[in-house]
Order: sequence, then C-alpha cells, then structure tokens
Amino acid sequence: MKNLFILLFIPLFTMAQPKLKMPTDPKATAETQKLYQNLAKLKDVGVMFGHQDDLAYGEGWVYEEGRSDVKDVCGDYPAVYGWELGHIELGDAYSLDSVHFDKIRGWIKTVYARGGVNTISWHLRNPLTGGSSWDVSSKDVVKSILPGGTKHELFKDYLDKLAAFFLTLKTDDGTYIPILFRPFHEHTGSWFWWGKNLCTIDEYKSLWKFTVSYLQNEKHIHHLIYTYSTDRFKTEEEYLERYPGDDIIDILGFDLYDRGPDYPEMLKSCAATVSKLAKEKKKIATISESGGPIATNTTWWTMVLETIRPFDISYFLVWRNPWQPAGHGAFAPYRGSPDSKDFIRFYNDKRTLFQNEVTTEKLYE
Ligand code: BMA
Repeated sequence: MKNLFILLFIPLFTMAQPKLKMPTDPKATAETQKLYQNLAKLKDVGVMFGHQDDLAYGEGWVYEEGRSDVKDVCGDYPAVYGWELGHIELGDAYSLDSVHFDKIRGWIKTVYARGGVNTISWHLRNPLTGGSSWDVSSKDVVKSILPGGTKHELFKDYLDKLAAFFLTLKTDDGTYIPILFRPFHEHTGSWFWWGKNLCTIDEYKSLWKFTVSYLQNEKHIHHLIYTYSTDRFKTEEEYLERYPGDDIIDILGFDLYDRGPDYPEMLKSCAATVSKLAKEKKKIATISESGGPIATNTTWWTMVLETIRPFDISYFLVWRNPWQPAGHGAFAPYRGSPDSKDFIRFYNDKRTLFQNEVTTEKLYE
C-alpha cells in the first residue's frame, strides 16, 4: 500500500509543483535566486531598459548626485544599470573610463536599494602583453592564462582583485547584492584578445569554466548570475559554437550596434534566436549591449521596440554617453537630444519597463 502511495502520489505531487528556475550556481544566495526567478517572470511582462554608467556621467556632466541623462528626458531612471570594471585587475582606483570604483560600488548599492538590476562587464587588460583588451597582437593569450600557462598566476591575481571588489558589494546588513556578470563578451568578433580568431573553441570555453569555478570555489562568490554575450551572429550554430555550457551560463545575450541598414533585420534574427534558445534551455534572453545613430535617426527607439516586441527579452541595454571623447557619441538620449520625443514614446509604451515599474518586491522578494 505504501509503495502504491509513493508510486502514484509522489509523481503527481512533483508534477503539480511549478518548477522554479534556478541560477546555475548551486550555492547562489537567496537574493540571487529570487532575482533570477523574478527576471524570468518579468520578461513576460515587458522588456527592461538598461543604460551603461547611467548614474555616473552623461552629456556635459560628471558625478552629479541623482542625475541621469535618461531621467532628464523621460523623468524616470532605467531599470537596468551597466557598470564596467576594466582596470580593477590592476589595483587601480578608477576604471579605464575614469570612473572611480568606490563610486561604482556606491551606485550599485543605490540601485539595489531601489529595486533595480546591476550588470557588470569587464574589459580587462591583456595579461600576456600588458596591453589593453583590444590588444590582439598574440593568439596565445588565453592559452597562457589557463592552468599550466605562463601567465596563469597573473590571471589568478586579476581574478583575486575582481573578486575582492565583488565581495564588497553588500548592503549595510551584510547581504550580497546580486550582479549579472558578463565577462569575455563579443567573442564572435576578433577585436578583444579572447575573440574568435585569437583562441580555440576549447580555450575559450576553458577560460569561462576556470573563471566561474575560481570565483565560486576559491573565492566563495555566490551572488553572480552569469551572462554569455556574443556579438552579431547569423545562425544558432554560430551562437552556440563557443557556449561554455548550460551548467554555468544563466542568461543568453548578444551585443549588436546599429552600424547600417541591415540593423533591424539582424536585430530581429538575433533576438529570435536567443529567445528561442533561452526558452529551450529554460534560461533568460537579453540584448546586452546596443546603440544607434540617435543623433540623426529620430525614430530609432520606435524601430527597436517594434523589432523586438514579439520576443521574450529580459532587458535591452544601451552603452554609455561618454563624457570624454570616446570614438562614439551618446547612445542614450539626453536633455535636448534629437531623439527625445521618440524615446518618450518608447518609455510610455506598456512593453518597456523602467525603474518606476521595477521594485524590490518585484525583483528581489
Ligand atoms: C567601449 C567604448 C570605450 C570604453 C569601453 C569600456 O565600447 O565605450 O570608450 O572604454 O567600451 O567601457
């Protein structure tokens, strides 16, 4: 009788329980698990808008408490905030974009306190040559930093410095602040030392695996949600060619800048692929970086929204509005920018989510 009960009841009971999505880190903190589950729910409601360095600086200003170019235009902050840690590995006080790490830590706390999402990218230096992330003069960099390589100890030192920063991302009561961590990005291109033509498939995957394992097992960091983000790609096979594995990746993303008339079509096809793959893998999809010619195309935001509307995309993040010459202009609107009217339409559309709609209760409880 007891056996019959087990046979019949247990499977029915398990079937009746909706399976909660879990981040891949088996020791992920409670807040990190909640964020992941809530991101999965929220993607059915809308797509969150994100902006790199939103609170740090903008068009014509630097470090003005509470200011944001996005808020200047639509009255609300983004829901997702991107931060960049390049040069943390050198032990520097400020990033490659001259933003102080102490300030970044402060903004990450502010964002968490108001229920926003923090995501971190890392344009780390080239450990083999001492050059920048863009130093692609050697194809041996990834190999050299993996176990057994000549720069392995140096790479571990880089990770130690990164880890030390992650371990300071805590609230006053000691709760670690969950972070979407997105290293080794745009690797389907070959402009960073970890790019496609600069290392083998196995080396790239091993780089990810080593990094995740080091942060989790040696540094005991369990408040990261790992985000895989390619550059533009044409097929599912290309997207997955260097994918390090379902066991360590939580979010499937891609970066795609508007560099010409093929953008809407490309955006649609990449968004369709990542949202399909995320569904199959029971993960979450994102457009992790974008930016367009908003100074001249005054309906860019409408085009983006209509292109991605049919897909389950958790967030769409545009890159920074540089305060120093950077080889590119502002990617988010700013006071008086030509695209402002269109951005307000984008903001008012039910499908887009900004800070007002994204609260601590919705994301972290
Ligand atoms: C790039 C540019 C650079 C910047 C880098 C890291 O896309 O914005 O100016 O240094 O990102 O943030």
